[in-house]
Amino acid sequence: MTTTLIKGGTVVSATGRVQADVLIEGDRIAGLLQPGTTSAGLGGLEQSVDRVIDATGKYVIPGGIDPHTHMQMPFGGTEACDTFETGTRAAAWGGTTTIIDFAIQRYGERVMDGLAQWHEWANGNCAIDYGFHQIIGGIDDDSLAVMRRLPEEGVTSFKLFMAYPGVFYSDDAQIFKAMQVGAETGLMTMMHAENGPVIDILAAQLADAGKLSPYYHGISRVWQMEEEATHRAIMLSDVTKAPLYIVHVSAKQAVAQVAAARSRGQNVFAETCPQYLYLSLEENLGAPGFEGAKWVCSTPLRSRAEEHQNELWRGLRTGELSLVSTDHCPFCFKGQKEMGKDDFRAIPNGIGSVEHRVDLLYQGVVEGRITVERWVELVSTTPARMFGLYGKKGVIAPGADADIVVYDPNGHTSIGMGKTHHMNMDHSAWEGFEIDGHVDTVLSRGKVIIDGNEYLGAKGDGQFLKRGLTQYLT
Ligand code: DUC
Ligand code: ZN
Ligand code: ZN
Repeated sequence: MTTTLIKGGTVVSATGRVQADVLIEGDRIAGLLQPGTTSAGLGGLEQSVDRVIDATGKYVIPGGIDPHTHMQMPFGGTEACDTFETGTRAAAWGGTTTIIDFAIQRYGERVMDGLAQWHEWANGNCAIDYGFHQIIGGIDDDSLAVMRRLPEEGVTSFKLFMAYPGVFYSDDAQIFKAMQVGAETGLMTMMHAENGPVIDILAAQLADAGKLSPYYHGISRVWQMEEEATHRAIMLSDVTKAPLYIVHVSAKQAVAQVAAARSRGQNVFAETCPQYLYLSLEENLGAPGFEGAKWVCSTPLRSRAEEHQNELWRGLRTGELSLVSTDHCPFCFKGQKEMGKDDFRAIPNGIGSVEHRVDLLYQGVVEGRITVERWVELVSTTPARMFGLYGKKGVIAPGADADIVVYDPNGHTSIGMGKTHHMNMDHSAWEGFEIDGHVDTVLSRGKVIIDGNEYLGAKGDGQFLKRGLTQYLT
């Protein structure tokens, strides 16, 4: 069994920070030791371990957990351009050691066939551990019955869409029935909360008026339709008593809806994503020519973004928002985003960020918006608790998987022009971002997979994680 000692670092958890050395035996954490006891006090332990990692002056944090990714997802007439292999490797470079991806059942297909397909794509290809949520695109008696079996499969959450009529859309009656299953089983209902039927009319009217550039993607997806759908989902969850998790919140008005539900005591949770914390409709979607296509995603980047961003950061600090995922759904510019050159409605929706989430959130610490403990909570500990992985993941404690990141707060990461990232994309939505901080070393179940500028992992290292129910329910 390989033993590793991470010495001299500051171990950060959601509840505090402590100077401690971390001893790893095989794929698990064996213990946290007082600094210095290792070489002298424990009979020369430092000499007897197989590997010593010097973390002096650095943070030692549990590996990032990104609970919202779409590797190789068929969508928008094409498919997301990161495979499970390329996308999980890029995640590792950025300090993420677990992803939860979305298996898909489309209308007319069987739920378990969708899940089997995603297993086939992921199995043997991932660099890091992974789990699945299940998208239910066709709620009927059959899928409702099968959903009750998802916990046996280690899939404890399903996602519904109030957007995309004719693709993934569920109407209120279908949502209500699915939520009743959620309430009965404890499965988390995840919701894309935008009023798709109304947005599609607005988009068609803009297109008819010749407003066809990427900018109008953002104009068509008005914040009112995010607020309205968020409120409707919350009311449906109140009646059914289903736990509810709103994905990719971008509008401050939706944050307010979530906050109000939480203050009433409802089991309502929400995530936001880095793009909504940093990017804007005017500057990004409105970039010259067709450039704005790089930032077409849904929910969209918002106008007067600073007002929304301040509320999102406030929500992250206060707990109104529970965590930050990426909604990693990458499409190349050439050949994919270009499909919508003449009509924004044909631009595949999605941004790639799986490599940058931990770094981008760390900027919130640098800017004084969140504490270093809250950073760890938002990128690792809460995702683990929210989606039934805590104890094994999301914490540095004896018995937990040794998924660990050594993060240098004095390091620097440039997301420069050109290919300075590892995602399988021909551009980056984050080009030009300069990050204070750097992912130095990443361990996945005790194996060093990132060592400075070297990737030491391998395709197939990652294992499927059977998840338990969310830990946020009483
Ligand atoms: N919603 C998602 O959650 N992911 C990709 C596209 C979308 O609209
Ligand atoms: Zn969505
Ligand atoms: Zn998504």
